[in-house]
Amino acid sequence: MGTLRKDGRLQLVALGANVSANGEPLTQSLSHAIKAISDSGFDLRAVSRFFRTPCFPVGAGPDYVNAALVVRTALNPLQSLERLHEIEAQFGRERVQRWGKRTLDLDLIGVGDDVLPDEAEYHRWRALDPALQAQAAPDRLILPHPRLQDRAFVLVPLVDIARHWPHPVLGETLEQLLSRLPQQDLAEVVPL
Ligand code: PH2
Ligand code: MG
Ligand code: MG
Repeated sequence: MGTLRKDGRLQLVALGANVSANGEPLTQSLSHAIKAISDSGFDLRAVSRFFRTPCFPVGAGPDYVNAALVVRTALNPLQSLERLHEIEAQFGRERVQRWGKRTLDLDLIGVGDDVLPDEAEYHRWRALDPALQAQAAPDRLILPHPRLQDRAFVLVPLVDIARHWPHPVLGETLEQLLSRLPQQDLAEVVPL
């Protein structure tokens, strides 16, 4: 995905929403969120198409609109995450129920070849029993996002803009990871 610049690092951000904050269409909310991100210290390098995706887990809520960004910023990953959470709050996100309804969800997915907080902790979350995934949320930033390779709603938008990004632990590009998902998962992610 190109080399890291001295004046900032490339970071991958996933966006999602499945409930309108103020009655406007979800695509419009995401566009506003992208503008807010670019106004708060992130240089937008690439913006994916927007996709309609079925809620995961199935039946837990309305369909999402998902997208992804490549940004360049001098912020470190924790500062980025803090900034993204501030933007979520501005957009009315209430952190009540995990995986419930979301007016705006901004996730930091990867930062260069960083593995945070370390490989052992990454692997612990990566290997988490699927039955526990809905209950157990890490209380600190894990990078790359431990579920990245499992989720078409994250991978499809990212492949739009960063398909050659090499996953620093799994050793495959985003495009290769996407090719391992069931065809059915990919078919459900529909460009808008
Ligand atoms: N985000 C979630 C839970 N479920 N489903 C879809 N389709 N898209 C999401 O972004 C999403 C989800 C929690 O962050
Ligand atoms: Mg999320
Ligand atoms: Mg989130």
